[in-house]
Amino acid sequence: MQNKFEKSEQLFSKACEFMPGGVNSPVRAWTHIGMDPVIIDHAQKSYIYDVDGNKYIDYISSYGPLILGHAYPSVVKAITETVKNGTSFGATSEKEIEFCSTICETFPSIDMIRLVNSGTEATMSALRLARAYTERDIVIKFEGCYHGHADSFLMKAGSGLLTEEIPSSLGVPKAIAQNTITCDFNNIDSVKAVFKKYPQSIAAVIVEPFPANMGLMLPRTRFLKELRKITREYKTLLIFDEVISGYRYLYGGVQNICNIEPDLTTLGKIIGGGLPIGAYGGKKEIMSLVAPIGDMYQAGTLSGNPLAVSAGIATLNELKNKNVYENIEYKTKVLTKELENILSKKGIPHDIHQYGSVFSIFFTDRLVTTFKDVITTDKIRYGKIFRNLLQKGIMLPPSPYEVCFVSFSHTEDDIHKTLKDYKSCF
Ligand code: KE4
Repeated sequence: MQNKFEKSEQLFSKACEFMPGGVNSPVRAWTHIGMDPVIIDHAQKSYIYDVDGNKYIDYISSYGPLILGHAYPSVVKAITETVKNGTSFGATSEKEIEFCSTICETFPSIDMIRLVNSGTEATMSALRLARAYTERDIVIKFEGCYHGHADSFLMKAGSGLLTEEIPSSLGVPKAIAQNTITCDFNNIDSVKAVFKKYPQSIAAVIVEPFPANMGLMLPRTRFLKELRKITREYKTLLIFDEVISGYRYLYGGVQNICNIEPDLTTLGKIIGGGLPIGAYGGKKEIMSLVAPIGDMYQAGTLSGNPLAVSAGIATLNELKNKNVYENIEYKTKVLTKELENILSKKGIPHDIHQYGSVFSIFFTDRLVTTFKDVITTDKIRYGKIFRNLLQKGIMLPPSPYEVCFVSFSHTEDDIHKTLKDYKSCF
């Protein structure tokens, strides 16, 4: 029986009266997916339910924070108990100290950390700090990587800009834009050429070490090590944007996998357990520039608020003490291996990227190793499969440039249902 979307249609039309595009973040508008978005009523475990009572196995996972699943009991308990004792103090709480100490213990590259309220705040602040520390202005980013919506990052970015086909945002002053230079991910020569041209002017190179905003893109061997080498050579700070990858693949970050120490790390999503959070951190020598001990100013009314911190502590405790990573990687490997067989048997050209609990399916007849490969993939086919699977109760991300996440709450039955529905969605 076809899912009905009447109530969603009514509510979405009302939403469009009061919110640009009816959403509070562009990618949720399902612009190029061939249908209007459903309106969500609630979510539990691996399931999300719309206002028409349709149930979906959820692979969006709020774009990354919900590694344990929706409304995970220990996270709900932590939030429920904390809220009774106040939501924000405008002063440091013991929980913040415990939380920041836990994160510093996880990352050898982080001596000190500052909590903020979003990944955007984290990357924006990390860049300001890099500019303060190096007294330089230029930042290098990579085409297809997304670091939030701060002015300096809105050139050739991934995620929603790619989905909405906005190469660079309106409203960014030329004076800002000219200090951002975009290179090709996995192409160290494109980086070397910029350093050759501006040897003394580059404050930072910011990179998602495992990009997940142009679909999942894995670095060629040595690319990240070459980045570390050239930034050291030119005394430029290397910023690893681990807002998605922080605690995603292991109890740590990609830096722990590749054994590379960036100068600054940004975090978000998982560390907030589904509540608003971000963080940036690094060695004391750099972090000592951050006000009030230094003159690089950054502040935030709700930074480190007890609710987000308690949800983060509960999440990290589960990740540290359970076999979460083994569990979610196993389920993801079973799913993607069988999807590979289904697509091959159907003769549908594709390239599947998977690492840990994250995967992307690119519809293309070439191997996807660069951003240019990503933008040639078949978006029409992606939209068709999205709509057909939605009818069957499977919710993929509403863009081929967002990645799919498998959570600790996804069951083997969820995986089997997904495969059964995938087989019949062409
Ligand atoms: P937020 O400001 O959205 O909390 O984080 C910005 C950010 C920074 N760095 C990376 C690597 C990110 O992926 C993000 C945000 N991710 C997107 C989805 N890929 C957020 C989803 C949205 O914009 O609605």
